[in-house]
Amino acid sequence: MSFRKVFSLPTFFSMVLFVALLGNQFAKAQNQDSTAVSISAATDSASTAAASPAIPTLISTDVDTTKMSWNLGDGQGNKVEIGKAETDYSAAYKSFAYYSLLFFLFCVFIGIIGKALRAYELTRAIQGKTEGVNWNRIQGVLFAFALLVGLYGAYWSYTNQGSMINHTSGSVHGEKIDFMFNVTLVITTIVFVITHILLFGFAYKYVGSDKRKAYYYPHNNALERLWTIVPAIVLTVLVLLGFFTWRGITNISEADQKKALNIEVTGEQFKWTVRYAGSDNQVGLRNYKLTTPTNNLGIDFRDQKSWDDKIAGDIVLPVNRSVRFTINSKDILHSFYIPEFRVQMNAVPGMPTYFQFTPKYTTEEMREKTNNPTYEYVLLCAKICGSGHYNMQVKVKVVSEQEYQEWLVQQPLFYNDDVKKEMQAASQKAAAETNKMAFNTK
Ligand SMILES: [Cu+2]
Repeated sequence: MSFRKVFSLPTFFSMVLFVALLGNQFAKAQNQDSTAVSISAATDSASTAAASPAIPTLISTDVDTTKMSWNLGDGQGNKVEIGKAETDYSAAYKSFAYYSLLFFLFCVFIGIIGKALRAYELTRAIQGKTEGVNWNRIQGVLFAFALLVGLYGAYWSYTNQGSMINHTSGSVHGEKIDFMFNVTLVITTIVFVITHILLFGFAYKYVGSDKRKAYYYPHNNALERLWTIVPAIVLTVLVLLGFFTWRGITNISEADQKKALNIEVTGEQFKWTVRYAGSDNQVGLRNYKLTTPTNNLGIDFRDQKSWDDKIAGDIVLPVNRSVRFTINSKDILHSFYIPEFRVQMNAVPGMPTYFQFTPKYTTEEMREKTNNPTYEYVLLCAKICGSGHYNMQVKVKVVSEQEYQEWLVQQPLFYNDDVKKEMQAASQKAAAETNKMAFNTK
């Protein structure tokens, strides 16, 4: 068999992919900071590329908002500057150039080996020796090697990164979600190991040989039944488990909805505004047409339910009490995401969505559980909604009922003096206009 056949395009690309992945893992391992693993999904290359001292960790709520990309002027009529981010991307560019060069070198290396082998085969042919390199054998060994490396890689990622998925859930329903994930993970891991041993093991053992002939085995009904029915049953179990878990979390009776503490959050580029319902536990009506600089949620203050609504910088929740979030968006899709509560729900403009859950551990208890004295729950946005997306963070504090009540009393009302003045001015203007009309019609 010639070199060209062995180094066909698919083989070549799979090897390139393998090396690229290996390089990537290596780079990640080098950049990994064991102290910043609270949110595993967020530790991507961005954190290492843009690691400036001003942003301590990705989940920090102390991000300096003056460094946000939207700088809306100084309020004195000066020019509005857009997109003035101060992030330094040079590290990212360098790393990209480095890996591009590495990839190029690898291609050259493969090319040189190929040419050398071709020269070897041609020399043997000139010498009259018909037996060249046994490529089948080499391919078989490569398959066995790929199996061992692949299984070790899976083992490595489970043991090294597995702890990232193992965080204690901070909510009651979170435990059901974790159970579902664990069941799925165990089943898929077993299937993954068995199928890969069979796949690569067979390719190694029954590698092409002149000494034996392949056994002709076109069909077997029992086998067909087995590999149709078993996966069907397993998948049905997984799907139903997911369906009932999700239903149990989201299908809440009206009585339970009424019992819950009502909080409204509104996403916009790039912040969350939190509104507590106040003593009546009902947030007042809203209408986007009423939006003004003093009333940026467009709250309809003619609705008296809104008079006790409170603005909150952080979200503070009483432990072991059901809370119901009404989730809105003012502009585009955002996503209400508190990973440690296993809560995620899209924020859709024009269509409120809901998520009701019960926090199980206070922030203090979580600090003890995670052995991290600075631990915080954080509300994030899980939709890449624009340049300031990363900054859509609100600290969530879970405290005792008493601490919650004490905190709530101190929060300011939406229905403040500025709003009252604005409403008064509007009603005076309206009254003047009706007077004018009445006068004109006389
Ligand atoms: Cu967002």
